[in-house]
Amino acid sequence: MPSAAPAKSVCPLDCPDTCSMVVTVEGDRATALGGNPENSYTRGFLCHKVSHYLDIVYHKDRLQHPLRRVGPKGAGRFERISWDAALDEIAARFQAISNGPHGPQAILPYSYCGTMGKIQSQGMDRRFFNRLGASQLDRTICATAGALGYSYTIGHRIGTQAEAFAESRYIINWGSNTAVTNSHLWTYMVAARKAGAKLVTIDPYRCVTAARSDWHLAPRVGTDAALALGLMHVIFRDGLFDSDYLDQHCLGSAALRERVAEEYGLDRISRITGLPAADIERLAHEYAQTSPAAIRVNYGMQRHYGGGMAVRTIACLPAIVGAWRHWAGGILLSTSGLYPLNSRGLEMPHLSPPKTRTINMVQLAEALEGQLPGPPVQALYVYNCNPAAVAPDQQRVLEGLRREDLFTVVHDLLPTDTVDYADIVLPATSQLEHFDLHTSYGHNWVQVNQPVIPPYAESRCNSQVFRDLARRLGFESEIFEVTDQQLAQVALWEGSEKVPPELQGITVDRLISNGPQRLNLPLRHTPFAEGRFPTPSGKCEFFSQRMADAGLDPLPMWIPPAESVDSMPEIASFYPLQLISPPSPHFLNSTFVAVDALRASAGQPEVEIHPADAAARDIQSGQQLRIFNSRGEFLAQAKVTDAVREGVVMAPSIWWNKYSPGGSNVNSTTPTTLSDMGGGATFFDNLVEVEVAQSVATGDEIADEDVMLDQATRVMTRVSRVG
Ligand SMILES: Nc1nc2c(c(=O)[nH]1)N[C@H]1C(S)=C(S)[C@@H](COP(=O)(O)OP(=O)(O)OC[C@H]3O[C@@H](n4cnc5c(=O)[nH]c(N)nc54)[C@H](O)[C@@H]3O)O[C@H]1N2
Ligand SMILES: Nc1nc2c(c(=O)[nH]1)N[C@H]1C(S)=C(S)[C@@H](COP(=O)(O)OP(=O)(O)OC[C@H]3O[C@@H](n4cnc5c(=O)[nH]c(N)nc54)[C@H](O)[C@@H]3O)O[C@H]1N2
Ligand SMILES: [Mo]
Repeated sequence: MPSAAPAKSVCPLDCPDTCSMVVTVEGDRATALGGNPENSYTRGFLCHKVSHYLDIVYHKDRLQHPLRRVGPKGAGRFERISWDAALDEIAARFQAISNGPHGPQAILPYSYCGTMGKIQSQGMDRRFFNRLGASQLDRTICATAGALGYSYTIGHRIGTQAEAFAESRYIINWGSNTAVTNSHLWTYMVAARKAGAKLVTIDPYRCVTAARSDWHLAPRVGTDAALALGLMHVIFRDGLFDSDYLDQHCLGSAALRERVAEEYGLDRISRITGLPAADIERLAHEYAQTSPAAIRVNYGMQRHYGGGMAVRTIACLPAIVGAWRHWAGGILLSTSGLYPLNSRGLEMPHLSPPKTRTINMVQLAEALEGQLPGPPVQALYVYNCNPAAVAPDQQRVLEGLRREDLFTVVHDLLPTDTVDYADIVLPATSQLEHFDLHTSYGHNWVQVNQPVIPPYAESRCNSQVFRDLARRLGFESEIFEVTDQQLAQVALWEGSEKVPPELQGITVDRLISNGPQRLNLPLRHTPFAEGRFPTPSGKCEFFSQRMADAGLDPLPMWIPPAESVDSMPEIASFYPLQLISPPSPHFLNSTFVAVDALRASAGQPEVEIHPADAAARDIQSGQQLRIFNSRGEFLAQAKVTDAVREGVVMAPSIWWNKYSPGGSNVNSTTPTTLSDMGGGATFFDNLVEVEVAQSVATGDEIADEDVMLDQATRVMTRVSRVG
């Protein structure tokens, strides 16, 4: 029996847009899904990927019931078991480990943003692992370097409102493939362009956004801070700064001005970035003289050793030219700082015993190898995440997952690469089957997601599984026997006297009955028009005492990539190409790779290579290539194109290993080196070599290569120990 009106839902995926969705439900089955026109940000349309969300919900391989491993780890062979058997076994293993010599810190939760919903990703799960006394996980794989860098300068993750970009006159996409990774923001940029704005993209690769921009600048990889310092050099030199704004609202102007004048002259910047000095000058002049000017800085450009400092440096630019004075000026990294949720109430960090160790999720390989301080990892509980495909240094991660003495639980909707290594597999609900509360990191709406269909087969949502486990472990019922709606009420401060002004009047009941609601902010929110930055000094901090205290340079600077031709010439003699692996437009990280239609549009794993680099290796488009370094290798089809800079190769990601020729993806080559701040990932500081796969090498060549690889491995091992 068809429902009277389409049911309302929210896209749960890790994307700034957090779209409002409408779902048509017939009987117990969802039959159609689209964007909700009632949300003025979603404006009734969903991206190409999420339009296929029902293909996940009703996927032929959807996990239906709990499973226990019967084959070797990695083989993905399981037998069906009951929920009771699965939960009893997990509880018993956790109990035994907790009572054992290493205690509960030998248990490691491992999750990221398979869903962004507060309840299913940082609610009952956090309470459970805190109460258990498990190791803490530092969730650094995506955003922490830039978030910290941005906060050093601006004070918090707050910036230009997405809607405001429609009125900007000059827009820079800086390491941001906005047209693909943030498609609703992109529509505002397109509107601005129709009204005469100029769109500029700064990206070593001609991504979709760059191809659709008026001007594409392709600097060398990992040189963005240098470029920003070069722009400052010109802006100060040519008197194009806003001296009133600098005097009133900025800290450290004189020191910054002196540094860029002395250390970051145009010749040097041109050498570092590989951009002509005239282009740097022109960009500086246009940016400083066109008002309002807005920068979208995103995450791709942070996946380098100096990623935090790069964002911190770029974030100084709007204050220098006074762009914050205008609604449509400034810079946007994330809007997540706008939401003053009661996360302590939700997650209850006080339940975690003092001095519990924290493991950085980027270093899963090291954690499983037992190389990090503290107890060995004896149990791993994975949810909302697919580390066998997305984590760096994959071959070492997989070696760890194959450990016979490791007890691994994986909770997911589909049989991912990680599921193949589980001892116990648990089937998860989709977004259409559970309740959640959503904020966003691209806009400023709050939404509730109601289940619109019953759980698929025997699947259970994350919060329910943690409740089930808490009961078995005898944890306090007043903490764990709370419903998802009650958790959402806590997050929104309902019933508290401390409801922050932004959230006043926003309750779970109202969100359910009235639909999505904007935070209480002015419609044309212009956060720093009058300064008042949420930094310790209240100013935009070009000079940051907090950075000095953290052992960082307190002024903006350029930090070179950890792995590049210049920073590792020895290694570059074996692996001379810089590999970047940003997400494919057809996938959301590794989500959707199992959807046939989207895999068909993605084609197959590809690697884009510059004609000069291809010619030097006798490579033609369409050939299968082996891309390798001392960490590992993967196969991908060559696409010879000048869309990449010479010296750079680009492999769209993140394929599942099991759908990749050769059985491994790009992360077999990526490093676990941490970024300069925030312990972030450095996926794109990755030197590789490429060759045509399956070429028949002579015995001599093989021997030579062995010697070379052996040397390179030693150099790399040394470097990674030092780092
Ligand atoms: N379709 C789609 N959308 C997504 C995602 C997805 O997987 N698919 N993922 C979501 C997630 S989790 C995230 S974090 C965001 C990421 O959003 P973005 O940051 O926009 O995405 P990326 O494509 O990773 O990186 C953007 C661009 O940075 C470029 N880049 C790499 N190195 C450098 C550099 O050194 N300097 C500069 N200037 N540019 C560089 C890459 O070539 C790439 O085109 O997107 C979200 N949205
Ligand atoms: N080489 C390279 N590697 C990268 C990146 C890159 O650009 N290049 N990008 C990095 C970035 S930005 C990110 S954010 C990470 C993303 O890494 P992940 O957070 O692992 O993201 P996904 O690959 O989308 O995997 C999420 C998994 O969660 C599952 N899931 C969804 N909803 C639920 C639920 O309600 N319950 C449970 N239990 N499971 C659920 C999905 O089915 C999916 O298998 O990858 C990083 N890895
Ligand atoms: Mo991400």
